[in-house]
Amino acid sequence: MSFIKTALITGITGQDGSYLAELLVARGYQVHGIIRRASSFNTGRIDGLYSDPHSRDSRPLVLHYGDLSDGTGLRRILESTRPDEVYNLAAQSHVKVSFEAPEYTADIVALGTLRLLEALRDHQATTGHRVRFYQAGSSEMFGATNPPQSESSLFYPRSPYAVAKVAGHWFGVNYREAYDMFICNGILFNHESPRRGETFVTRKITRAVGRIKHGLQESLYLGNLDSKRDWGFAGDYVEAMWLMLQQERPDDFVVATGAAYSVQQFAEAAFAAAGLDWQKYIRIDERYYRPSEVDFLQGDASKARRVLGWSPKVDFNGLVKMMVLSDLDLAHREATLIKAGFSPPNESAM
Ligand code: NAP
Ligand code: G4F
Repeated sequence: MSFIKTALITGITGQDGSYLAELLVARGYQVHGIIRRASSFNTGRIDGLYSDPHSRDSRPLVLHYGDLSDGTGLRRILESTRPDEVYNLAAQSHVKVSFEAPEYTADIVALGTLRLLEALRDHQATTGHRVRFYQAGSSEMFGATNPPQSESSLFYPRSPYAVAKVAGHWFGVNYREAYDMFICNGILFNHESPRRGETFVTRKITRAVGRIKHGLQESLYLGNLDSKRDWGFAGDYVEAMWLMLQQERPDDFVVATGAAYSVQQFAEAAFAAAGLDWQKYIRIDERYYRPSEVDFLQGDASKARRVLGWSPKVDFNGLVKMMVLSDLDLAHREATLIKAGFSPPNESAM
């Protein structure tokens, strides 16, 4: 099998990494992904793309062990894979956790990006190959800045995670200007899916809806219900990442739907989609409050529409329905296993 291009993805086992890998493989790329060594399997989201390493055919997906804390390993992977495009999606991506592990978060999110850029700078200098680089920036960087937020809005980060993402963003801008590297910063607003990690609020809610509906859970504990987010579908957002790297010139783009809803509105819609009244099940637990909150994110993605021709296909109601249906199905399977005598996995929600 021959491939049209080669891509390297950090964070391939995460929500976005899995959708992006599918998109690139479908477009004829060979995709190399960096995975962390873990004591249990962490490749569940990309199992559909897996092919036997012993097969004689060239494989569309090849995995390499690595970590953003290990610059030497990143260099070796770059040199051996010689990618045309690099997507840096790896991160300790949980905002609340970043208050508990700020140093680790900064090491992976800020310094990890720098390590990868340094490896890429040397690779470009020795091979002459101008590799295209996508940096996964976040609307969290806007933090306390009033909506709607666009590329020209001020960064005012409100968590160690967001501060580290601002550093990653500016490393990208600086390396683009200093070394003529092709680097695009995506500033993506919240994007969700049935593959979303279960400790982010949308998935925590839709998982609970499924489990409550099937009698596996009685209530759901949440923190701040008033914050507003601009929630889109991850499958739409990885297309914007790819589009950024197909342009003639590197640039930075906000990616968002333009519509914002509160956490409470998401919960109302999700419970209603399963025929349940949210007020009967939701309780507040202050442990989920953050030391400093981001109250209102609503993106202005007009530049992405104009330059990339990108627009979201899934709206808020479509997203809620997609996630609820998937988690109703998951809970149904869970309930069936329990009835058959198997014990459910032990989960703790952040
Ligand atoms: P995610 O599901 O949490 O995935 C994070 C990925 O990073 C996982 O593959 C994880 O590996 C990997 N990772 C974590 N620490 C690492 C390390 N030290 N070295 C190498 N890999 C490491 O995140 P996501 O939602 O897909 O988001 C992708 C990127 O976009 C992240 O950088 C995130 O901060 C950013 N972002 C996300 C959103 C959003 O709404 N989803 C919005 C804006 C920006 P394991 O599977 O082994 O844990
Ligand atoms: O779902 P969240 O944890 O997402 P958050 O903090 O907006 O961050 C996500 O989106 C960012 C893009 O803006 C990404 F960069 C980042 O990596 C991540 O993917 O929380 C959303 C809102 C917050 O205001 C939080 O306080 O929900 C509120 N919330 C209320 N109860 C809760 C809970 N959040 C979580 N995780 N768990 C709760 O029980």
